[in-house]
Amino acid sequence: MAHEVGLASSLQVIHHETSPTVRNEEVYRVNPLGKVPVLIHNDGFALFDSNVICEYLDGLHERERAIPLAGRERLVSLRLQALAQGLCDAGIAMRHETERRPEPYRYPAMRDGLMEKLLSSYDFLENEEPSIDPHNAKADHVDIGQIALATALSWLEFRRLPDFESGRPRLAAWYGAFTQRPSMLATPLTGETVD
Ligand SMILES: N[C@@H](CCC(=O)N[C@@H](CS)C(=O)NCC(=O)O)C(=O)O
Repeated sequence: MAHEVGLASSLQVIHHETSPTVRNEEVYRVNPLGKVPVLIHNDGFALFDSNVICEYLDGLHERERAIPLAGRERLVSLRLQALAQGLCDAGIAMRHETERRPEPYRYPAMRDGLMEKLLSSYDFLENEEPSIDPHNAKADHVDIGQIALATALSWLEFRRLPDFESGRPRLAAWYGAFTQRPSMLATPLTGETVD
Protein backbone atom coordinates (compact mmCIF):
# COMPACT_ATOMS: atom_id res chain seq x y z
CA MET A 1 0.00 0.00 0.00
CA ALA A 2 2.77 2.43 0.97
CA HIS A 3 4.59 1.76 -2.30
CA GLU A 4 1.44 2.12 -4.39
CA VAL A 5 0.59 5.53 -2.94
CA GLY A 6 4.18 6.85 -2.98
CA LEU A 7 4.79 6.84 0.77
CA ALA A 8 7.32 4.01 1.12
CA SER A 9 10.27 6.38 1.56
CA SER A 10 8.53 7.97 4.57
CA LEU A 11 8.49 4.66 6.43
CA GLN A 12 11.17 2.60 8.10
CA VAL A 13 10.35 -1.12 8.03
CA ILE A 14 11.33 -3.15 11.11
CA HIS A 15 10.80 -6.91 10.78
CA HIS A 16 9.47 -8.94 13.69
CA GLU A 17 8.58 -12.60 14.07
CA THR A 18 5.32 -13.15 15.94
CA SER A 19 3.44 -16.19 17.18
CA PRO A 20 0.60 -16.61 19.69
CA THR A 21 2.83 -19.05 21.60
CA VAL A 22 5.96 -16.89 21.79
CA ARG A 23 5.50 -13.45 23.31
CA ASN A 24 7.39 -10.75 21.38
CA GLU A 25 7.83 -8.02 24.01
CA GLU A 26 8.61 -5.27 21.53
CA VAL A 27 5.42 -5.95 19.59
CA TYR A 28 3.28 -6.25 22.75
CA ARG A 29 4.58 -2.87 23.88
CA VAL A 30 2.81 -1.24 20.92
CA ASN A 31 -0.04 -3.67 20.21
CA PRO A 32 -1.82 -5.51 23.04
CA LEU A 33 -2.78 -8.24 20.55
CA GLY A 34 0.91 -9.00 19.95
CA LYS A 35 0.46 -8.91 16.17
CA VAL A 36 2.15 -7.16 13.25
CA PRO A 37 1.85 -4.90 11.34
CA VAL A 38 1.95 -1.88 13.63
CA LEU A 39 2.63 1.63 12.36
CA ILE A 40 4.52 3.70 14.94
CA HIS A 41 4.51 7.47 14.54
CA ASN A 42 7.53 9.57 15.46
CA ASP A 43 5.75 10.63 18.67
CA GLY A 44 5.22 6.96 19.64
CA PHE A 45 1.52 6.75 18.72
CA ALA A 46 0.97 3.19 17.47
CA LEU A 47 -1.65 2.20 14.93
CA PHE A 48 -2.88 -1.31 14.10
CA ASP A 49 -4.12 -3.40 12.24
CA SER A 50 -3.30 -3.32 8.51
CA ASN A 51 -6.82 -2.15 7.52
CA VAL A 52 -6.52 0.85 9.84
CA ILE A 53 -2.94 1.56 8.75
CA CYS A 54 -4.04 1.59 5.10
CA GLU A 55 -6.93 3.90 5.91
CA TYR A 56 -4.48 6.28 7.59
CA LEU A 57 -1.93 6.15 4.74
CA ASP A 58 -4.64 6.86 2.19
CA GLY A 59 -5.24 10.26 3.79
CA LEU A 60 -1.59 11.27 3.47
CA HIS A 61 -1.04 11.38 -0.32
CA GLU A 62 -2.28 13.40 -3.28
CA ARG A 63 -2.76 10.52 -5.74
CA GLU A 64 -6.08 8.86 -6.50
CA ARG A 65 -7.49 7.26 -3.35
CA ALA A 66 -6.74 3.55 -2.91
CA ILE A 67 -9.90 3.34 -0.80
CA PRO A 68 -12.68 4.95 -2.84
CA LEU A 69 -14.63 7.42 -0.76
CA ALA A 70 -18.16 6.50 -1.78
CA GLY A 71 -20.54 4.44 -3.81
CA ARG A 72 -20.48 0.87 -5.08
CA GLU A 73 -16.80 1.31 -5.95
CA ARG A 74 -16.01 1.73 -2.25
CA LEU A 75 -18.02 -1.34 -1.31
CA VAL A 76 -16.33 -3.46 -3.98
CA SER A 77 -12.89 -2.39 -2.69
CA LEU A 78 -13.72 -2.98 0.97
CA ARG A 79 -15.35 -6.31 0.26
CA LEU A 80 -12.26 -7.52 -1.57
CA GLN A 81 -10.05 -6.26 1.27
CA ALA A 82 -12.24 -8.24 3.70
CA LEU A 83 -11.91 -11.34 1.53
CA ALA A 84 -8.13 -10.94 1.55
CA GLN A 85 -8.19 -10.66 5.35
CA GLY A 86 -10.33 -13.78 5.53
CA LEU A 87 -7.93 -15.69 3.27
CA CYS A 88 -5.03 -14.84 5.60
CA ASP A 89 -7.02 -15.72 8.73
CA ALA A 90 -8.06 -19.08 7.25
CA GLY A 91 -4.53 -19.74 5.96
CA ILE A 92 -2.94 -18.97 9.34
CA ALA A 93 -5.48 -21.17 11.15
CA MET A 94 -4.97 -23.96 8.62
CA ARG A 95 -1.20 -23.89 9.18
CA HIS A 96 -1.88 -24.53 12.87
CA GLU A 97 -3.82 -27.68 11.91
CA THR A 98 -1.24 -28.93 9.39
CA GLU A 99 2.19 -28.00 10.70
CA ARG A 100 2.30 -25.56 13.60
CA ARG A 101 0.37 -27.31 16.37
CA PRO A 102 2.06 -30.45 17.84
CA GLU A 103 0.63 -33.39 15.92
CA PRO A 104 -1.57 -34.89 18.69
CA TYR A 105 -3.45 -31.59 19.00
CA ARG A 106 -4.30 -31.19 15.32
CA TYR A 107 -7.94 -31.54 14.28
CA PRO A 108 -8.41 -32.81 10.70
CA ALA A 109 -12.05 -31.67 10.47
CA MET A 110 -10.91 -28.11 11.26
CA ARG A 111 -8.14 -28.36 8.64
CA ASP A 112 -10.70 -29.49 6.05
CA GLY A 113 -13.17 -26.75 6.97
CA LEU A 114 -10.48 -24.08 6.67
CA MET A 115 -9.33 -25.52 3.34
CA GLU A 116 -12.94 -25.25 2.15
CA LYS A 117 -12.90 -21.52 2.94
CA LEU A 118 -9.73 -21.05 0.89
CA LEU A 119 -11.00 -23.05 -2.10
CA SER A 120 -14.42 -21.42 -2.12
CA SER A 121 -12.81 -17.97 -1.94
CA TYR A 122 -10.48 -18.84 -4.84
CA ASP A 123 -13.53 -19.90 -6.88
CA PHE A 124 -15.37 -16.70 -5.97
CA LEU A 125 -12.36 -14.67 -7.12
CA GLU A 126 -12.20 -16.60 -10.39
CA ASN A 127 -15.91 -16.48 -11.17
CA GLU A 128 -17.51 -13.53 -9.41
CA GLU A 129 -15.04 -10.87 -8.29
CA PRO A 130 -15.23 -7.90 -10.71
CA SER A 131 -11.73 -6.51 -9.95
CA ILE A 132 -9.95 -9.64 -11.18
CA ASP A 133 -8.83 -8.53 -14.63
CA PRO A 134 -5.18 -8.44 -15.79
CA HIS A 135 -5.78 -4.94 -17.23
CA ASN A 136 -6.58 -3.72 -13.72
CA ALA A 137 -3.39 -5.28 -12.39
CA LYS A 138 -1.31 -3.33 -14.93
CA ALA A 139 -3.09 0.01 -14.51
CA ASP A 140 -1.35 3.03 -12.97
CA HIS A 141 -3.86 3.03 -10.14
CA VAL A 142 -4.91 0.00 -8.08
CA ASP A 143 -7.33 -0.02 -5.18
CA ILE A 144 -7.02 -1.41 -1.65
CA GLY A 145 -8.95 -4.56 -2.53
CA GLN A 146 -6.45 -5.54 -5.20
CA ILE A 147 -3.47 -4.56 -3.02
CA ALA A 148 -4.77 -6.62 -0.10
CA LEU A 149 -5.61 -9.58 -2.31
CA ALA A 150 -2.20 -9.69 -4.03
CA THR A 151 -0.54 -9.45 -0.62
CA ALA A 152 -2.68 -12.27 0.76
CA LEU A 153 -2.15 -14.54 -2.24
CA SER A 154 1.61 -13.99 -2.23
CA TRP A 155 1.64 -15.00 1.44
CA LEU A 156 -0.49 -18.12 0.75
CA GLU A 157 1.98 -19.05 -2.01
CA PHE A 158 5.00 -18.31 0.23
CA ARG A 159 3.61 -20.62 2.95
CA ARG A 160 2.74 -23.34 0.40
CA LEU A 161 -0.95 -23.27 1.25
CA PRO A 162 -3.40 -24.71 -1.32
CA ASP A 163 -2.68 -23.51 -4.84
CA PHE A 164 -5.04 -20.92 -6.30
CA GLU A 165 -3.76 -20.69 -9.87
CA SER A 166 -4.29 -24.06 -11.52
CA GLY A 167 -7.75 -24.31 -13.10
CA ARG A 168 -8.39 -20.61 -12.43
CA PRO A 169 -6.99 -18.82 -15.52
CA ARG A 170 -8.53 -15.42 -14.79
CA LEU A 171 -7.17 -15.29 -11.24
CA ALA A 172 -3.78 -16.65 -12.39
CA ALA A 173 -3.46 -14.01 -15.12
CA TRP A 174 -4.42 -11.19 -12.76
CA TYR A 175 -2.01 -12.42 -10.06
CA GLY A 176 0.81 -12.95 -12.57
CA ALA A 177 0.42 -9.35 -13.78
CA PHE A 178 0.07 -7.89 -10.30
CA THR A 179 3.23 -9.57 -8.99
CA GLN A 180 5.23 -7.66 -11.63
CA ARG A 181 4.28 -4.32 -10.10
CA PRO A 182 7.21 -2.42 -8.52
CA SER A 183 5.33 -2.47 -5.18
CA MET A 184 5.33 -6.27 -5.14
CA LEU A 185 8.90 -6.63 -6.44
CA ALA A 186 10.07 -4.29 -3.66
CA THR A 187 8.40 -6.31 -0.88
CA PRO A 188 9.35 -10.01 -1.09
CA LEU A 189 8.28 -12.14 1.87
CA THR A 190 10.89 -13.63 4.22
CA GLY A 191 10.97 -15.26 7.63
CA GLU A 192 10.35 -18.51 9.44
CA THR A 193 7.54 -19.09 11.90
CA VAL A 194 8.79 -20.07 15.35
CA ASP A 195 6.06 -21.27 17.75
N1 LIG B 1 -6.05 -8.57 10.71
C1 LIG B 1 -4.69 -8.30 11.13
C2 LIG B 1 -3.92 -9.60 11.15
C3 LIG B 1 -2.54 -9.47 11.73
C4 LIG B 1 -1.89 -10.82 11.91
O1 LIG B 1 -2.54 -11.87 11.95
N2 LIG B 1 -0.56 -10.81 12.00
C5 LIG B 1 0.17 -12.04 12.22
C6 LIG B 1 1.40 -12.09 11.32
S1 LIG B 1 1.00 -11.83 9.66
C7 LIG B 1 0.68 -12.06 13.64
O2 LIG B 1 1.37 -11.14 14.04
N3 LIG B 1 0.34 -13.12 14.39
C8 LIG B 1 0.80 -13.29 15.74
C9 LIG B 1 -0.27 -13.81 16.66
O3 LIG B 1 -1.33 -14.25 16.20
O4 LIG B 1 -0.03 -13.79 17.86
C10 LIG B 1 -4.07 -7.27 10.19
O5 LIG B 1 -4.45 -7.20 9.03
O6 LIG B 1 -3.19 -6.50 10.62
